[in-house]
Amino acid sequence: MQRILIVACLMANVCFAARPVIFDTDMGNDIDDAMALAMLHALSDRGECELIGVTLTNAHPAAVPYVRMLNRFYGRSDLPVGAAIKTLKGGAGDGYMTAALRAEPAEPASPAEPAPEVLRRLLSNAREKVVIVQTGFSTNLAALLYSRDGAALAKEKVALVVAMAGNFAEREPEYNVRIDVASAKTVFERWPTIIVFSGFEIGRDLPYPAASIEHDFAYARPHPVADSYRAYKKMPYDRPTWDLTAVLEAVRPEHGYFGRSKPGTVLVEPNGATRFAPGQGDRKYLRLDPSKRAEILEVLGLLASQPPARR
Ligand SMILES: [Ca+2]
Repeated sequence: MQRILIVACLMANVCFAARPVIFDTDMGNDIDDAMALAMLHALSDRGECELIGVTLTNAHPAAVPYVRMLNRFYGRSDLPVGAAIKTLKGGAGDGYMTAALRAEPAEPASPAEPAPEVLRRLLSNAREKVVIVQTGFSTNLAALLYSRDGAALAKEKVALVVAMAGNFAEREPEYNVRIDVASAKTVFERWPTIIVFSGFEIGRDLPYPAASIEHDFAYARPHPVADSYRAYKKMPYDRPTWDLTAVLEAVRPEHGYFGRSKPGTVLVEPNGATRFAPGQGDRKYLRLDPSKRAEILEVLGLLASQPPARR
């Protein structure tokens, strides 16, 4: 009997240990980053992960205040937020941030640390291996790799990276790669841990229903995520769930929502196209079974619209 109890406790510890997650995002360029961050707060509230920080690759001045505002809405105002280190051409948009900030009380402005420094500190202080969800450009992870002992730190403290990046269905350059090709090449070809890619085709084939924005976020008015969605494009529209799928795979890999390719390498071509070669290597990309679309969309909707537990 005692042995059963001990085994049960050990299993409980294994099952309920909340894996630390860092969200690395180009927040502001597309609406899916805001919804992906909402999901990470919901999954943290559920004890399925612990969001420990947000690092930015969009240098628009509204990006840091906007992320802080969302974190405050979800009851995590103390979460570290790292600012982008460079303004990338075509990658510093403000599709909804300033609009959403108008509806929320202003936060006293305080400067944010550079994102690679925040990344380094969070990894150094982490008690266990961290999952990084990268839903923007590869600028910050490349900067970490280039910094002193950065590669060793990544190898020691990162469990895996789940990146919304690349296109594994067609040879088209995908936005997150195209905007900072050099950094993507560095990270995808040299990063020392597993990288799982949610390619362009995954989110494209899972459009988020506009009806959910109208109905499921009505528990708060104003609601920063729903208001951002409305500000981004003329409603009603169904936006691809690119960054949301990366969060889902990062936190719930064992649920098997997606299939995974065989392992291999990912090469980045000068125009930003990604080329996967099966064989040696620890890169994989997600595959979508069309029969799972309804189930995955329901889960994404439930998590993105979950009311904050701490508010
Ligand atoms: Ca993004």
